Amino acid sequence: AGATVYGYPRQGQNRELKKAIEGYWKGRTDAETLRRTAAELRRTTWQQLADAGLHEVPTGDFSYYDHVLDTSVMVGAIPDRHRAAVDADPLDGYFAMARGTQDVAPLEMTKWFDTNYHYLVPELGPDTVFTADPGKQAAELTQALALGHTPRPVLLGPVTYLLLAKPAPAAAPDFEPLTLLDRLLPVYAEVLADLRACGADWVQLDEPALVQDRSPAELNAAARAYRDLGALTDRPKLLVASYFDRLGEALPVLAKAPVEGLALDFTGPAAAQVDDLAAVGGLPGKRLVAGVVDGRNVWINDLEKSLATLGTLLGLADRVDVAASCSLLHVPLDATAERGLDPQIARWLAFARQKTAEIATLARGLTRGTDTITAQLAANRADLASRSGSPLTHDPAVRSRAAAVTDADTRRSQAYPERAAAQRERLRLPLLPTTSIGSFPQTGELRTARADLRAGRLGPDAYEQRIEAEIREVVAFQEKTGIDVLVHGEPERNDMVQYFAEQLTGYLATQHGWVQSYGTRYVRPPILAGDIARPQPMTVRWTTYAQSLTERPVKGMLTGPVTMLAWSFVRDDQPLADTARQVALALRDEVNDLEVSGSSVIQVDEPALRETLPLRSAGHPAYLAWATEAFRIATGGASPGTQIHTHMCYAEFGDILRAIDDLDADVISLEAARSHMQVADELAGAGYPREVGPGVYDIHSPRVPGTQEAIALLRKGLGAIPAERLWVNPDCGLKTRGWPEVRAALENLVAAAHEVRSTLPATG
Ligand code: THG
Ligand code: ZN
Repeated sequence: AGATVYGYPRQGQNRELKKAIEGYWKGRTDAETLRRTAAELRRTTWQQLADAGLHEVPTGDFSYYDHVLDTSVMVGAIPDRHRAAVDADPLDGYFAMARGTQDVAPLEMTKWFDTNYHYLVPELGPDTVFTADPGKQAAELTQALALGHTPRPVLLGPVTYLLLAKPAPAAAPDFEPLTLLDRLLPVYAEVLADLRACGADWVQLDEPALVQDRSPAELNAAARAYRDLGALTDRPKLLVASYFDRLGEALPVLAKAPVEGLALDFTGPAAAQVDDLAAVGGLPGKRLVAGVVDGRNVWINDLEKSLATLGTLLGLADRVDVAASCSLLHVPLDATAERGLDPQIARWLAFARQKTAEIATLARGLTRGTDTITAQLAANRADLASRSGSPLTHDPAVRSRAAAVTDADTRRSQAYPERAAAQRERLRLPLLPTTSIGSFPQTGELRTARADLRAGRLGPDAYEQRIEAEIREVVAFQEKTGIDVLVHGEPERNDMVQYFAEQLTGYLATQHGWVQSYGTRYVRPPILAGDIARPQPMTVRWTTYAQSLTERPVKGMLTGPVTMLAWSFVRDDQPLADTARQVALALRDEVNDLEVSGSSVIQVDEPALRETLPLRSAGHPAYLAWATEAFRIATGGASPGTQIHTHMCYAEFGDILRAIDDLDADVISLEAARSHMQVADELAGAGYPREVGPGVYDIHSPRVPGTQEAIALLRKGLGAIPAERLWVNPDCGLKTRGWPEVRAALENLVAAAHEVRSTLPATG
């Protein structure tokens, strides 16, 4: 058995790639230096993979920005508006597609399946002409061959490429990119021929879109694609890869296709794919690449369990290789860099480098017998036992509390109409109350102060004074501007997930655990490692300070349980629902402490509620059930007079309207500025009974909306939602914006609310 991976983190040990690319954008680095840095990063990665014992290394998975964008370039799918820039300079044109320029908009960005990686959406129309541009793939293949490796170019497959695309601006909105398949396949044929000519023995074609719900027509397209590509005579051997779930109905299609190999996911729920494979009669005569090491989470593998799976698979294919379930792009580089972790706990973790070693160990055990890996198996057994027997993963107090949650705990003590009356009485807000989403500009000085605190250059007292000064400024500004429900501005928070993770027992933080989010932007997701407890209040200190400065209500600001899970690495030793419930109980205590300290309005943000939807619709009901339950556990203990807000950062929520209603929040704010209050119409159309704040200031743009524009949006909103239930707020938090724009925009927003209010009949 061989050992391989489909892709590796691109950034380098110290995010050298980020620095080189951002340096190039700023004109500090020239193109040649960028190319050299990139080539050196690839060289180091392949060397590491080969040294670890992989027999085949991936090429073409490297990217300056995104591998889906690279695929658009490879097939010549350059939008008309970017053509001139690409012709003038391919590298600058590439970055123009990724980031836009003064004059042209970039490609849209969206999430890569259910990961936290974002890709650039291909824009295709009936007039799209594909042309082969294998240059990048060929160059990386050639580089790896010259270094003495056995490379396997990894390409995004044609079916998934088309399924990920959207209609070009000039195309009809219902145009289906998949109808372009017959035009795209000859271009793939050309690329394959070129890679063979350059020396590729195998080429991998990634088709993760086939693990999603697919229509018979789409499955037919996949069958046709691989029948045609398989029938080519001048081509390398083809390995069709799927990941993120089991293939389901697409498995028989690919098993029958005239390709030489399949790569399948056997981790988590996809472990059942062993049975699926047996049911279709295995892959006689084919190579099976078995993804038995979880490529998107950070836990060490259960080597003995994987060996058992691999043993079964040996009987189902001609040859079995060991791999991670998907590209290692989704995990950090190296767990040994985390010197700050308890060494015992650090042994539970496997990042890309450790996973590579696990894959090599498994391949060795499979080929040469388990007696050649006895030391690794013994260490693995001990580490797994240390994890499952640790007090961190099994806190009896947390567990018994989670087990004792009753239906009553998931409901507010009174129904919405009674709560609304109690809140009106208590808060005495005007019609069309104004508020903001939570954060205010995170200035350079604030980030410096946090860095200075960490480095010990600034004492804790001086840091706290700095934060208090910022809060005073934010509160004074909001009072002067006439905002009705204030926020403290969150100057103390580095990130809406990390800030809470750092304060909860059971959560681990990493120092170097960067994972690419999009382009040159990275996140450092915290790790949900153990049972979650809240040793002390997390936000009360700053919220009460802000409240002490004003008579107006100051909103308490919390991150909801679903988002806490979505933007972290999660436990794989218990259902997500259990982890969510533990986090929810910790937040419930925080809500209670905020109430006790005087908060009358508390916001629990869930920007990740929709993006965490499972890939297959069959999984949606169960997910939405635990997700909404967790939110209701977090907020259900609030007294009727406490107004619970929530916030979501997107306008397309049609498929979770019912779930949004199920949250039973008193007020929800949503992105709407860019979709022209469509949000209000949709919610009203669905009979949403509670209060809504469709954003009237698009914070994703530096543009400041004028008062008249905000008035027009509010009037539109009033067409759908009665004045008693309409709020006035920006789209999202203000942390990425500068103070001058924020000042002007919020002043205009308040002026618009006053103007529209004055035209409304007065009510009680
Ligand atoms: N917080 C967390 N996860 C997230 C988001 C978040 N995941 C989804 C979405 N938001 C991702 N968006 C971004 C936006 C900006 C950056 C990363 C992801 C970013 N990163 C800095 C960089 O790479 O330079 C590093 C930031 C840091 O120093 O921590 O700008 O809001 N948890
Ligand atoms: Zn938002």
